[in-house]
Amino acid sequence: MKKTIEQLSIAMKKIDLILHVVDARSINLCSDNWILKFNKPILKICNKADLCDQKTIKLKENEVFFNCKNHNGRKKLIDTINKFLNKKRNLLIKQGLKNPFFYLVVVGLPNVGKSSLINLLKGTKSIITKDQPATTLKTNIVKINNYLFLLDTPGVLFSKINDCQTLYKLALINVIKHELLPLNEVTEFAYNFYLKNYYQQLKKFYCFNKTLSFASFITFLAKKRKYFLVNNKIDHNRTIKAFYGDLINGKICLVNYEKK
Ligand SMILES: Nc1nc2c(ncn2[C@@H]2O[C@H](COP(=O)(O)OP(=O)(O)O)[C@@H](O)[C@H]2O)c(=O)[nH]1
Ligand SMILES: [Mg+2]
Repeated sequence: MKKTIEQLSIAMKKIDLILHVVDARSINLCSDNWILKFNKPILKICNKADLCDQKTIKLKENEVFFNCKNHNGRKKLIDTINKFLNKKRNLLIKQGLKNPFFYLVVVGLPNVGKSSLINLLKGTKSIITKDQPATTLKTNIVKINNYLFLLDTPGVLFSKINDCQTLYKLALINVIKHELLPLNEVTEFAYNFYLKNYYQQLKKFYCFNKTLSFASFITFLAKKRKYFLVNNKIDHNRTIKAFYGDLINGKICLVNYEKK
């Protein structure tokens, strides 16, 4: 954490725009007020929008949905950044600067897609420039085009966890490794969340026709998928893992974990 703060603080002196990557399935839990202290413009990239229930979310002015897996992603992202920087760029040109250019940094929690975004921006033809000595940054700077430069290393932020629900939700979007938590609890939380918010989709995906308790649902799923142990008892662990897999891979439906 200390190292990240040091690195980011050095980098920020040079930065014109922070690309704050968050998981679109839980925008607020992934957001971090800590980066506001740098007093830099922030464009919030609500990534993994392909897994998210977008219609239940009202984005703020500086937030955009994004999907790194989109084939046209690079162009779309550069257009979005341009649009965001346009006002500042025009102002600088008006003030007499011929070719204003901007330094970007990508920050965010683990696994939200920072590296994917950096790779996308870098594309295949980007030029890596050596870092100028004065910045003492342990990272390369990549030229994206004539006026956008990107720090090659993302700033990894840390999640603030105040309660179990936050913990479970962060596990369900893969920010926290599920091995660190009792998967039984995470999946039970998710099951109840879907019962409340995505009941029809849950019922349709697993083909059940009456509301089941979590325990009955796991038994039902084990039988349906024939997850048995040698003694013919149901394989509880395997079933829980399979359900967790369906959840994190967006198999059941598009989801917004901040839906009230
Ligand atoms: N479905 C989906 N998966 C994504 C997207 N962006 C990244 N990923 C996946 O999320 C995982 C973590 O991405 P990565 O870029 O390594 O995240 P980082 O830890 O923030 O650098 C990888 O398996 C990516 O393939 C996206 O827009 N949609
Ligand atoms: Mg990474």
